[in-house]
Amino acid sequence: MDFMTDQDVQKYREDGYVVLDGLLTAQECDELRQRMSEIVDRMDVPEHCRTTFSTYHDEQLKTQGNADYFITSGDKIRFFFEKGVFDDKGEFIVPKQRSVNKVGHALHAYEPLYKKVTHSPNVQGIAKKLGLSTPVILQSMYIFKQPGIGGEVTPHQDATFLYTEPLGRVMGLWIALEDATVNNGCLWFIPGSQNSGISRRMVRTPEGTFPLTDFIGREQTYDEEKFVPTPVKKGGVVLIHGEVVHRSAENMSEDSRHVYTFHIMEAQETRWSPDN
Ligand code: AKG
Repeated sequence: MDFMTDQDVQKYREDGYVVLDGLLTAQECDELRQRMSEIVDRMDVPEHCRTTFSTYHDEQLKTQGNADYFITSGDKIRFFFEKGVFDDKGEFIVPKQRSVNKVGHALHAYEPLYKKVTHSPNVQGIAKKLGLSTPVILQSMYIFKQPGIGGEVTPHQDATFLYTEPLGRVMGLWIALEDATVNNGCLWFIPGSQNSGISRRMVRTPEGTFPLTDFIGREQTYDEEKFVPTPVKKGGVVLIHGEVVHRSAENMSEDSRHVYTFHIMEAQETRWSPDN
């Protein structure tokens, strides 16, 4: 039997997202977490995180360093931190393992365990069931949502950052490596919001200018009451349509909420924007 049923497909098409339980076993989740813990143990703290803010010039360098580190991370494994985890000398003021917001964006290419999950028969089955003929992996991330400090992710549509022509070609797979609950910052969605296009699009600015990116359009203000919380059990996956509006709250609880997430694009008759 297919891992994804016809009802799941229908729910995904209607709401723009669907939760599928049991993509990974508890043991597979623990192995991915264990591997990430080793990666973080050995990470090099990026230079711009060590820069002090003693002058305006330093501050500018830090901001530019940050932006450049982010925008060139598509084919690398890089580390992005929560706010306030370094002192003014760039030393950690919280335990290293609790400092990272996310790691991205090419775990699927370089880390065998992550590669295996990304290309697993169940994931291939999902792509097939949804009718993708030439699926390609765009990027991958490990998101920690650290206990007590994991920041909120404001309402957005993934196609703002992963823009294609036509739209409707990108899907996120968001795999809970531990239970994601309303308390520790699960995702919230506006069902059906994938049907109204995108409200803003991120673009690269001309080479040699700063900032490196800008937005065309603006994120709308959404009615808070329209968001539906979407808890997921450890090992479950949420399929996220590229245009569905979603967000996650701060994690004020004592439990972390680790996830592995990646994006798939249908490449056939699709133009991937060079501005992404
Ligand atoms: C995304 O990857 O598009 C998300 O919105 C992730 C948010 C989260 O994991 O809290």
